[in-house]
Amino acid sequence: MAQPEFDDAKHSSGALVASEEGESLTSKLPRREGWWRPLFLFQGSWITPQVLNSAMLVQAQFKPRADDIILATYPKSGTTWLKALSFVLANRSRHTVTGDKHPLLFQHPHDLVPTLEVPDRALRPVAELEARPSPRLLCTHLPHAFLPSGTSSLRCRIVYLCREPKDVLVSLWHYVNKMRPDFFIEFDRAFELFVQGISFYGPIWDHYLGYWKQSVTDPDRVLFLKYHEMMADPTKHVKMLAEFLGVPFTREEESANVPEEVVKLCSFDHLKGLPVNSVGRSDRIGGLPMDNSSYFRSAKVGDWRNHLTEEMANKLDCVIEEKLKGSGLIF
Ligand code: PAP
Repeated sequence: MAQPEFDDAKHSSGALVASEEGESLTSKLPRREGWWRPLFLFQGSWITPQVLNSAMLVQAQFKPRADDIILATYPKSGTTWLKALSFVLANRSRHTVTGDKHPLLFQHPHDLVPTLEVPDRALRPVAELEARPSPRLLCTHLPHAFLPSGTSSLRCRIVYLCREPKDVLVSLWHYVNKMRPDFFIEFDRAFELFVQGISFYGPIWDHYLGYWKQSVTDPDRVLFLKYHEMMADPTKHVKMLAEFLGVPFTREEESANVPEEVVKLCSFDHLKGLPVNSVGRSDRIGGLPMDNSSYFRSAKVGDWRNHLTEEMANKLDCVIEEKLKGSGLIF
């Protein structure tokens, strides 16, 4: 049986055993309830057994390619936006940004860029990733240390998008309460778990630091972006992203305002209003159909002010500041 390892040296002793029965591994791990599914602490990250199982299968079967580009995020940090932008940029020689048949007008951004770890792998087997032509755009919420072996040695490029943690919590809270009609978590309870680092793929600070450290030591390989900075100047960031993806804008494109058109096409208001993103439901993870609109809520920077008391905000800020101290990463 293959025993792929995390490519992070500190985890190399903790080999992941690829197994159809990965979920049984979790019986020996620390477990916490509260969110819509129990979470298990595996090598420093709180994940569901389904994600652990999927990550192991990906470790065992997925073959990274040197020209793969991995879009990585902590959940609710702007994944949908990053997928849309990256897809449009990478494919603009085939699909004119202003074209009325552009795939983004008819497909949900989540369906244009596949996610590495799908909780129900029967839904989309790893073979589907393998069948994709190069260069592949892929996405993941996995912590850096969990990325498939080979992504580091092959120097696959990574775009990491992070978001102000208080806004992430608010977005996550709204989202999980839409997941199942029989589940509801009070905001105070979600806050307490989050502040302790107990949330999907958490602690959030370790998720951020895993990618941040890579971006500091190897900026050519890891582009580290912040949601609020992108919202403040999307055109600048779209140009930066295009450069990093290896498809910089030509002078002619700049003169024709193509970067601005990309921003418009992928803007929250535009995407939210499209029928494909506002009507219907899809099951993207297996056994859990979600409204397509649930990925488009308000997209407000600072929405935490509507949910957290001053005391809560201070408490989370202090924890984040303490955890990120000395790293150079600030919000
Ligand atoms: P995911 O992790 O489930 O894929 P993700 O896309 O990362 O979710 O996060 C959703 C957030 O991004 C939502 O934030 P909110 O709850 O604070 O509103 C969503 O509104 C926001 N979002 C979605 N599309 C865009 C976009 N095109 N531009 C900016 N923000 C967006």
